[in-house]
Amino acid sequence: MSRMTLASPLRTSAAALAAPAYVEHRRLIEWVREIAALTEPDRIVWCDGSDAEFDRLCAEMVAAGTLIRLAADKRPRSFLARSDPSDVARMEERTFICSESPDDAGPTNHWVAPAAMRNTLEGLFARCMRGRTLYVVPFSMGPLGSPIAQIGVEVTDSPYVVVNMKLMTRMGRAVYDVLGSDGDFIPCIHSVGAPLTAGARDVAWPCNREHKYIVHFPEAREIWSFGSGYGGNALLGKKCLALRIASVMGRDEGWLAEHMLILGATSPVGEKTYIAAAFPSACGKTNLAMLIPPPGMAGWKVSTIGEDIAWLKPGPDGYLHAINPEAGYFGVAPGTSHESNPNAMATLRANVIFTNVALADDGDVWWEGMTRTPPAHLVDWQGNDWTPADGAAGRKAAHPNARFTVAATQCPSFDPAWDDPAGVPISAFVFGGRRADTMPLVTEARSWAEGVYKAATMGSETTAAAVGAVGQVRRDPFAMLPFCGYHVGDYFRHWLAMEKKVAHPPRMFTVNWFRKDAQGRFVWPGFGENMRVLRWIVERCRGQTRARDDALGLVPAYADLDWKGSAFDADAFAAVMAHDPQQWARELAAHDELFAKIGNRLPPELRAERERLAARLAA
Ligand code: TSX
Ligand code: MN
Repeated sequence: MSRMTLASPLRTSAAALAAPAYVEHRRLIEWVREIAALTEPDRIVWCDGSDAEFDRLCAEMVAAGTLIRLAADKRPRSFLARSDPSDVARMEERTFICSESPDDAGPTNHWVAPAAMRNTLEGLFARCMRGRTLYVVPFSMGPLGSPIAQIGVEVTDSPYVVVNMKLMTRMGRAVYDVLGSDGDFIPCIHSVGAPLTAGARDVAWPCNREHKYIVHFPEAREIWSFGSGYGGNALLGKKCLALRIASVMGRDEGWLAEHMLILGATSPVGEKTYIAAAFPSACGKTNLAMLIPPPGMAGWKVSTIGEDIAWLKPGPDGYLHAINPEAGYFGVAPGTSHESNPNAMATLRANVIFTNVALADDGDVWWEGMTRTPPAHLVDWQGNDWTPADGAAGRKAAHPNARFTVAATQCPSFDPAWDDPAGVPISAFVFGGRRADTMPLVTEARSWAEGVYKAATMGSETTAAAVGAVGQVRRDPFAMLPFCGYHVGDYFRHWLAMEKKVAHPPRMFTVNWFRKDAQGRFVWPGFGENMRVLRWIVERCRGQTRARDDALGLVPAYADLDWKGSAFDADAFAAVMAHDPQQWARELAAHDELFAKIGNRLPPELRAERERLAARLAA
């Protein structure tokens, strides 16, 4: 497992090292001992995942100033954390894929040779937990014991990470029953990288402002993270394990780990269809996963399996079966409102950890977009007074990447099959991006390869929340650009090969909720109205509706969509379905640029799809 050992004797006392009797896994105990020898924590706590443990850690963090308890009458059993201003988001430029060969990381990842990186990490982690507690956090990504699930164990010196992992994963003692005495687990080592010298006062959000590393060893299936306590940098089950490491496992074992929501769409006669959908950030994945259909579509219902990650394996029935490896939501708060997502707002009524939102005078939280008018006074995410005048001057009360952490079971649209170890059979893949032009409201791929091409060439416009110039189209293949743990050309090849692994491959669709008119106004109403598009997708999967062959794929006519209760007319529909030759010339050039970057590992099938598309557009 870990190749790092120190010659020095253990500084952490034998009593502090003792594992509870229910931990019978010798290799795990030995690994924790090795990490403790390297990092020299004062104490080791083997987490059992109980509510009592959660409450105790939260109380300790309130006493330490890491958490602020919110008003019991406004947000029962909820807390606010304010991070260090240097530690507010995932750090892609500090994220590394350390495969033996740089070619296996590919052109979209940062690569460092494993031996060199292990050397660097050994220096960083040596004695880095002095004065702190090492928590051992066992977790299952996916239903406990599911054939699609994986076990991880995160050792961390951050109690904030422990309580977030309790909400985000199936965490605690039951994991050891699955693991037994020699089951496989993915070791995840995390430190905030801020040792405490004896007698020194801790800060509310310890982290390392100089050194941050989020490191993956895909061959060893090991994760090391140093210097950050925030989100995907620190909750290692999420992006690191469930996407980067799991994508490699999926490649090797014939399954898929994807940046996708999973929803169930139930028709008025009770037919249920499961859809998995990939969108880059800032496209409203959580909103779609929790969608409430418009009043005109009485009897239609959406239920939520997941809103960020899907693991998909061929099932015995010939369908791809999906699980949500997570058990909670670590969602972006700004923009979430009773208008944009009533189910999310209901989910957040109690038992929530908020990070970097604003604190209101009544002990509740607030963020931009939560209400139309902000409260007259707030304390912003950095602890400073804030008034609407500051907002008018462009100073945000909540950080744009402020988050909520909450258990998925609190969502009113929560699907009971969420915990089914067999997963749910997927009928459709949907791929979407934020595009003011070029991309129509909806298309269906004529073939699996055409769908893979569309997903591989996906792009999305950057928003204020992201880095780079606003409105620029960034290519984000399968919405996996920051999350694929291996060569993106091999990833496309794996996707192409998956078609043959199931008798009933899902149909593939593209959507774009973000078309704008010449005046820069959104044409499509979006949100609940997206159910009209989902209904067409569902009925295509069931052979219940028709489509027309168009240059960009199979498309609906205006009359093929359900417009009950809608004022959206045929002209507006034509506008959101239109494709412009000049825009598509630019789009194809952007695809060529992406493919050039991917180089000779690009599957030839995708070049062939590009030529077919160009020919159809020219015809
Ligand atoms: O989440 C969104 N979805 C998917 C919902 C199921 N958003 C928010 C994106 C930021 C995360 C959307 N924004 C969607 C959408 O479908 N569409 C839009 C664009 C839009 C914004 C506002 C209006 C219409 C479209 N209308 C009014 O404000 C009245
Ligand atoms: Mn995500």
